[in-house]
Amino acid sequence: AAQPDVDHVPWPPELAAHYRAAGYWRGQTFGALLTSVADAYAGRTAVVGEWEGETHRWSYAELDERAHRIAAGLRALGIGKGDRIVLQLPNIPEFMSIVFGIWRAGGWPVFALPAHRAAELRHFATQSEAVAILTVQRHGGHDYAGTAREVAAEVPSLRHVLAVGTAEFAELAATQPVELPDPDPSEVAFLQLSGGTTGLPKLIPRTHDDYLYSVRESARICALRPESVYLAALPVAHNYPLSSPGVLGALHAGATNVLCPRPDADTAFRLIESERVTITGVVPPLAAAWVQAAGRTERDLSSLAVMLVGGAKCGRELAARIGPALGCQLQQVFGMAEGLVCYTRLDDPEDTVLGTQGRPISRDDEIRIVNPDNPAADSTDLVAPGEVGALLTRGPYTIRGYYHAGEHNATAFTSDGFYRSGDLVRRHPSGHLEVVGRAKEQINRGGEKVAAEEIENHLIAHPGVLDAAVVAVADEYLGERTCAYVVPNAGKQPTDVELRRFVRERGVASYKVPDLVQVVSEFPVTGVGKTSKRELRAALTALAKDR
Ligand code: J2J
Repeated sequence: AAQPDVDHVPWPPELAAHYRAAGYWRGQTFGALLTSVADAYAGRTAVVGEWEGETHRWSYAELDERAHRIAAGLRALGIGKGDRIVLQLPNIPEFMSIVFGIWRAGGWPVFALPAHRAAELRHFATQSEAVAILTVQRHGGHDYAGTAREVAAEVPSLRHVLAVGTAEFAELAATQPVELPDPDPSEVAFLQLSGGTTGLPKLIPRTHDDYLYSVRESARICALRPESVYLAALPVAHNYPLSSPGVLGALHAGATNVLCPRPDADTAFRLIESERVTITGVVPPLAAAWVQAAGRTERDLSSLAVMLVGGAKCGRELAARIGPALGCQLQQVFGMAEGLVCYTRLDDPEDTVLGTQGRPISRDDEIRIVNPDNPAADSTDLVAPGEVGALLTRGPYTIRGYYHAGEHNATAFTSDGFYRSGDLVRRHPSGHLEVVGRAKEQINRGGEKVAAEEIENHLIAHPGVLDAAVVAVADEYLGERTCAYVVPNAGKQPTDVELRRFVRERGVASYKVPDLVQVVSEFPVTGVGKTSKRELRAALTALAKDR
């Protein structure tokens, strides 16, 4: 059934009342959280990070002050209540002050990643009707401010391009703090990005109430304390390093956040040693690279107590090597920006930690494992206990609908409000979930999600391409890579180099550019005449075996 086209689909009132009564939703905003943490831990170090070759170290009092000034500066520009701001920042200290500054101004960050390019920014800005893009100038060889200005020229709602490092931003960040009204904690706080399965990624509206609950519980489950030091190794705007337990979990605990500028082992190990990092979170390929590097490093990694691994499946073999190699405890995490996050617990038996992706945060996370062969299976079409099925979930921090996506919501959610995660899982008697596969049109490239249809649409825009189908191909390092099958237009024979360059020049993140291109004369079809991706994947497997 079609759903209303709204900012955020509310939870049913009786459930919302239950979530409040149970103490999950506490009516606190992120701005108020920072105020209370800064009161309790004023002199403790909140953020350590590098910017323009220098290390910066801010106490909680200083972070608090900076966030107040940025909020006032945004207000002075006329940016305030409910305004969307596309935020595209690398892992720099200002990420923290800016996000809290936007929250205090009443605005909603739209969390773009540094890898995104013009096509994606244009979509986020258009979809959210953003008033500003806030980014850096040049960084890592890319002209972020230039791309932002290019996008701003095309999207009518965009009134400002602000870039950290400019005199204009320095002035904004020096504005005299003003008293500002606290936003409604039950309202949307920000828009997160979905990994996506359709043409363009959907925006995920998260409220202060629901997100803070997941952050608070994540901090508890990962045993964060004021003495903890969290290393944000992944791009910090992503839901995982942001909240599982992430920089927000660490902030909630009054702990120190170290923003890692690059995730390579050399950089991370240097910071683990110098900042005495106690906890971090990575994706499986990175865990594998660190495990390897640990064998030959001179760095002292002894402070590291916990390493989370998630975002993509961490196989048992890799899982078993992490603890011994890095001298820490492994914690598996299986989460999604739409909500549900599962962790193995620090006191779980070893077999559970190595062989499952954890159990949900909340006793009110509802899990249904349903018929995997029926994409429309509802929450009553259950598989037998212990069998593999498609994961549906709803709960106190899982969205009920994407931002302004009434039509898509009708299929992405069941009629009784369960989110169709598209993941194939098995539930162990302990309640832990084991992720065994995926039933969605998405490639998980070492934790970076690629929606098949998004890339197919870019490929089809090429004059030499009649049809395109993007599938996953197994990869030793990344777990999966992308393979684009292409049927050429009559008389044309585009090369793989040309097609890859074409996709890149359309302005997409480089992780979405097809790793492999296979030109074929036609696609295998299913019984109903649809392209059979199952057969395309099987053909790739056969190809790999022949080599
Ligand atoms: C297998 N697949 C996994 C895992 C995520 C914490 C951790 C990760 C994310 C994340 C997150 C997986 N094993 N351990 O938001 O808060 C795949 C699933 C899932 C999708 C969600 C967090 N951990 N996945 O990865 O929104 O397919 O969030 O549905 O980017 O990643 O992707 P995303």
